[in-house]
Formats: sequence, C-alpha cells, structure tokens
Amino acid sequence: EGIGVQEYTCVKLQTLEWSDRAKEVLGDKIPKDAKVYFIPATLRPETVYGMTCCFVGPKVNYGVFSLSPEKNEYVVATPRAARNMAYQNLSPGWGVITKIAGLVGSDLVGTLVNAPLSAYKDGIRILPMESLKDNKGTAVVACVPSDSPDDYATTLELQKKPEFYGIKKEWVDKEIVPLIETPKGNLIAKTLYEELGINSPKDAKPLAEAKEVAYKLGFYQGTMIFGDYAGKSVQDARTLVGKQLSDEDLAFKYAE
Ligand code: A2H
Repeated sequence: EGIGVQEYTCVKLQTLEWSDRAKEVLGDKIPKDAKVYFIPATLRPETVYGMTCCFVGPKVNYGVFSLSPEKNEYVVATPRAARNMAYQNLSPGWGVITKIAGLVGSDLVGTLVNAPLSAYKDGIRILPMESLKDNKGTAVVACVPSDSPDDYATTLELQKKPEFYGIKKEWVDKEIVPLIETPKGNLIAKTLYEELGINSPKDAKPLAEAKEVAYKLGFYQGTMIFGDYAGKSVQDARTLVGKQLSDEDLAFKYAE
C-alpha cells in the first residue's frame, strides 16, 4: 500500500434476498425493516451501468455493521473497513462500531442485491472472487466485465465451472454491454485479456498489466457510449454519476 489516500465511491447495493446459508447464519440478527447494503468500493463510479454481479472473497471474514441507526441501515464489510468508516461519519458515532453479525464470504454467495443504474432491474448476485484482497476497500467489488480485466477474468472462470464454485450458471451468464469507447475499442477488458494471452484469474502478472492499460485508456481517453452521460468523457461522467448516486443516497465516499 502506498502512502497516498485513495478515495473510493461505495455504491449501496441493497440486499433483496439472502442466500440460504446467510439466512441460517443470520437467524433473527437483522432488525425488522432494516436495509442491509453490500458496498463495493470503486474508483470508477461511471461504470455502475455495466455491473453484472458483485464479488466477495469466499474465504474473507465479513460483518454486518450499523451504518445509520436513524435510517435503520446496515452494511456488509470487513471489520477493517468498518473501523475506517467509523472515523468518516459512516457509523452510529465517531469511532463507534456496531457489529450485529459475522459471516464468511462463501456464506454470502447467491445473495440477490439491487444494482442501481444497471441493466438488471431484478437485481444481481453476490459471487465469489478468489483473487479479491481482504485488505483493500470494503473487500466487496462491483463486477464490471466490460472495463475491468480482473472482473472479466473471474466472470469467464465462473462461467466455465459454475458447479465447482457452487453457483447457478444463470447468475454469471450476463450479456457484457459496451459502456466506454477507448482507443482500443469498446470492450477493453476482453480485448486486453485476449491480447495478453490471459487464461485465468490466477495470471496475476499479465492481469496487472491489463488493469493498468485498461485504466489509462478508459479513464483518460474514454468516452461514455451508454447511460445518462453518453457522449461525455469518462472523467466528466465519473463526477456526474458520482454526484447523481450520492444525491439519490445510493453511494457515499470512503477513503483509506
Ligand atoms: B474498480 P486500487 Cl470498471 N480486491 O471498480 C481486489 N480488487 C478490489 C478490491 C479488493 N479488495 N477493492 C476494490 N477493488 C477493485 C470498477 C473498476 C475498477 C473498473 C475498472 C478498473 C478498476 C469495477 N470493478 O480498478 O488498488 C475495484 O475495481 C482498476 C484500478 O485501490 C476498484 O475500482 O487502485 C479498484 O480495484 C481499486 O484499486
């Protein structure tokens, strides 16, 4: 980790239906009428249109933490993220952490969540990403396979072996819609995955390169071709989508 501060946008994906395993573990721990959000931390809020699912680390420990008692809102995050949030006015009080339940990522797989601005109005699934780091952001990642090579790699892997990962094929078989036109076409993640001869999410080195190239081309030279800000530069859209999501109380800033 560097010495700089990274500012993420956490998008609020409201839980619509818990997985069977999560239901068992949670029992009656979630208060009545509570809203529980998965909060993927993203550097690219303008890509929310292309969310096809949401990733957790299957072996990572998560908790359900109070975000706002007034609004009866809770978040799923790592204890580490909850601690950071408690000093950013994202908890019941300064430095106050209220954990109401603990789960491991694999318990959460299959949970259905709402995906604001995405094409999937009936929601998207929580799916496993083995390469996800437990010490970055909230350890929850919005899967945008059009623009993130890591997300594309895990999507292909899950599509190849759904039974092995304990998921239904239809949860991961989603159309990948082009969001951003770049100097290397409009499905930059797929293009780089193929160009660099990547075969799996375990190909860490070429994936790191793909991630860097995709980020540079998409962020600095990309133009939106989908959604409310089609025609605008990615940098402008990033600000506009970020603002729209916060105004609608569908996202908040989180730094670490
Ligand atoms: B980004 P940085 Cl479309 N483990 O969001 C692994 N990856 C994580 C993570 C974790 N615990 N927490 C966040 N991330 C991902 C969107 C996106 C992202 C696109 C393109 C590039 C991209 C959709 N996924 O990131 O190390 C999240 O994926 C490329 C840099 O803090 C987050 O933004 O620089 C990004 O990594 C944060 O990475």
